[in-house]
Amino acid sequence: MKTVTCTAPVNIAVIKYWGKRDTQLILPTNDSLSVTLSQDILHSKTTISAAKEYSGDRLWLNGKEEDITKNKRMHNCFRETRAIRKAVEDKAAAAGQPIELLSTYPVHVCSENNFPTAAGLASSASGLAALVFTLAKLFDLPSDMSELSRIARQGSGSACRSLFGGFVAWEMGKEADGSDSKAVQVAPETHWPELEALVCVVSDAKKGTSSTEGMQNTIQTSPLMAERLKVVPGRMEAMKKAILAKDFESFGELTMRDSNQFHAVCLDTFPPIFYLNDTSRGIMRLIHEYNRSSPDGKIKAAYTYDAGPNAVIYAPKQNMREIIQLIAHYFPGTDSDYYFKDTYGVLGGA
Ligand code: 2P0
Repeated sequence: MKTVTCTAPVNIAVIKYWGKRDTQLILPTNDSLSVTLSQDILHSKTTISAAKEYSGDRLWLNGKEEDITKNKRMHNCFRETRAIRKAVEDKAAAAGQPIELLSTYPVHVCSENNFPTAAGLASSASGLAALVFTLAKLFDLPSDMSELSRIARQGSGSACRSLFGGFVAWEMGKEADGSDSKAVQVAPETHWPELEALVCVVSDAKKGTSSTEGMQNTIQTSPLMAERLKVVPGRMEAMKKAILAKDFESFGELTMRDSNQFHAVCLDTFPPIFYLNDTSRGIMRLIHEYNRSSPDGKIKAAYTYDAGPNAVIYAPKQNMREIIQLIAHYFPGTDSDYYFKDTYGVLGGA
């Protein structure tokens, strides 16, 4: 029997992934780019044990056992990691070296998020990244993160980006088998320490439309989506340049524009998908007012929203105090929590 525990961070996209060209292999219709957050407050923690004596693979999510038999995405991650382990075992056996046949053992997976699951806070990203990273450690797989990102991608698209810290691009790739659809690090977590992220939990309710279902409805029904796919490649290049130059003005404007366009294609989906609520829109207005008040006319903060109403605000460190005060003043609420965080995120454990 062998047991391993690891944690994985959440990532928040500044150029959004929305739409698949292959739903089985989870191949996207555009490149995306995200910032990996610190694990201090938001993370998934996964423990996996493999034992000969277990009767089958089992999963406990946030303390409750889930039916794993129909979870195809998890099976993809098991299958891919076991296949690599099996090749290592076969090689060792051929060389006459002793090795535990872990690839043949059933596994028990226990995973928990320390934040609301499925409320648009990227829980599938950290959850599936933690699963694949923990399996890799359990099976002693070579730790090429881009290689592992191809496996995590088959668990949940956005999970591939959580395998790296800092600023991470998911290259959509061109191949039909997904071999070139992987995550790469644009800049490490140490690159831009002045940039911080504030996560505003507007609602911790489970979202109405899952990303998986919503994005394919968009692909099938939104004429605006074709326009978005023309715009994203230029934005990816501009965003990489902004990050490498630590140019917050460009980073912030691109981030807000991309979030707005993502929610525009959601509205253009038929029937429409609404992820934002009045509080989300109120926070957007507040950030624009705050930016308008800037003495030199420069952007001081940028919002972004995923498949839920919760806001993530990126800003240079020196503005964060003011932003928190403004949000606390205009949006007081007993059920709201405001997380003040940096952007240093890396995998942990094992
Ligand atoms: C993103 N989102 O880039 C975008 C922005 C939501 C809005 O990645 O079907 O949960 O598992 O591949 O990864 C959410 O999509 O979807 C997502 P699947 P996933 O972060």
